[in-house]
Amino acid sequence: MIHAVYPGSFDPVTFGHLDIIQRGAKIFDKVTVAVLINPNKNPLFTVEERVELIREAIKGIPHVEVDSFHGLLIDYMRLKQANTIIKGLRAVSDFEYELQMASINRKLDDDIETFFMMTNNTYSYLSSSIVKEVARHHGSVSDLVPQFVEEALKEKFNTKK
Ligand code: COD
Repeated sequence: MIHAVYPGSFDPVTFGHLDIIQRGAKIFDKVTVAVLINPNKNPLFTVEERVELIREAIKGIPHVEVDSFHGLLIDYMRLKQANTIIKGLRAVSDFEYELQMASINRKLDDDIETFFMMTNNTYSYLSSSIVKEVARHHGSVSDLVPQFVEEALKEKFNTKK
């Protein structure tokens, strides 16, 4: 059985992430979307909120679950007995960073493989940061994220005003 983990910050989940999740679910027996708990970052959404938004977004996609983790991804992979890391690639800049990550992860455990998926062209420019930037200035993000994420963004930025 191939159990793949799709790790990320997902602050918040976008259609770019969802496209990778949907395509990954067709390839792997099980996909765990794993939200990193990173005390060094100052995310817009709490880990619980990010997990909840993903849970809503993956409803109806078979054999996909959501979880959170802290520390090294490789330790989490071992804990979950997962053998493949899914990463999405948008541009050359992603490649350089992801090559470094894949190399260190392979060094830490060479039984765990990193599987790269090219972005869907429709979402090649899309990132959580761009979504937050547009939403912060009250632009429409309805083509970029599910409706409930757009509403959660509105709530955040209205209460932060
Ligand atoms: N199209 C395709 N893929 C996309 C798109 C898009 N539009 N948007 C994002 N993605 C991909 C990203 O390339 C990434 O693979 C994934 O989706 C998640 O993206 P983000 O931005 O939510 O998450 P990141 O990049 O901040 O996540 C970084 C990790 C949490 C994966 C990384 O920091 C990590 O593994 N940390 C754990 C500590 C560790 O083990 N480090 C390695 C050893 S030092």
